[in-house]
Amino acid sequence: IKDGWFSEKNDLWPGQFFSLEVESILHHEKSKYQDILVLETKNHGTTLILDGIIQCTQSDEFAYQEMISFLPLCAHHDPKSVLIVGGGDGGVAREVSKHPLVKEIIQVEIDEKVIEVSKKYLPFMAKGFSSPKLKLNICDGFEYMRQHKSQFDVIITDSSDPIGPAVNLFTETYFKLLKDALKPDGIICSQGGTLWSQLEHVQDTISNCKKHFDVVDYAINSVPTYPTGQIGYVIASLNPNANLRLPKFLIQDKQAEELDLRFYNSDVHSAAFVLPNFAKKVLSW
Ligand code: AAT
Repeated sequence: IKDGWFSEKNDLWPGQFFSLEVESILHHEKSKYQDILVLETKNHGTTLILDGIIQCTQSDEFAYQEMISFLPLCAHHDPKSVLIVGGGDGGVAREVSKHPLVKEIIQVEIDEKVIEVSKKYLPFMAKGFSSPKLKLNICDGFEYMRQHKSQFDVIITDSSDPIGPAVNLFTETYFKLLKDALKPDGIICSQGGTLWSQLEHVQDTISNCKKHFDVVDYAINSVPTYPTGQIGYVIASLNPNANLRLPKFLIQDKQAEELDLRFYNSDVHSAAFVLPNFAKKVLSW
């Protein structure tokens, strides 16, 4: 933070950075795993920053949390049992618990401090933790995956970027563990970086995923406060005939309103997979 502005400088997006004007520092600590910073910002509300990288701002978090949750949930015919890896702010738990077919949610977050801080400063997200469907575990997602087989219909990896505690969550071994933890016809969805500054990382993640899944796809949407204003999702199915682009569970205007969805609907679902030419190539890796 310099002269009242927080700047998100990182080698993952060299030669550029995004800045937010800061109203006050609400919280700052170093946990066992990472540096945790919570800011009140001038026009993006309360903002959570881990190791110098923006995880969510109050103004646009819904765009990311709804997409990473509803893309895989609605692509599945019956997503009864869902695993969330990461997501310490509670936003994905909040979204997953809205889906009428979901019966049980297990969440595995490595850093209990992120949960504590989110409960205090981001209650609009952390309300996900009070879902009666949720069971929360504090441990490394990678280690958890090793011990759980054929258990989940959908696994959502709401992970930080591939530095610090999340490095393992983009590797080939991780995708193998995901595959083994799914039930037949299971679907995964992982935070998949940005096309504009991390194209190689996106390519690597997709090719790691392709080694273990027959059907792999990539969806994108805009999230203004993420690097380059855009984020993608690696989404894959064990069912060789799956078309992840066509939602099986339809959500149009009325139901979107009932579920308090501000971004996701069935048209947004299919449109998210339409990629510009330079980006389509990442899928042929
Ligand atoms: N909901 C949007 C915010 C995130 S949070 C990512 C979470 O992943 C953090 O709470 C972090 O503690 C957790 N995490 C990191 N590594 C692990 C791990 N190995 N096991 C379990 N949880 C982990 C995502 C922001 C995306 C930012 C894009 N630029």
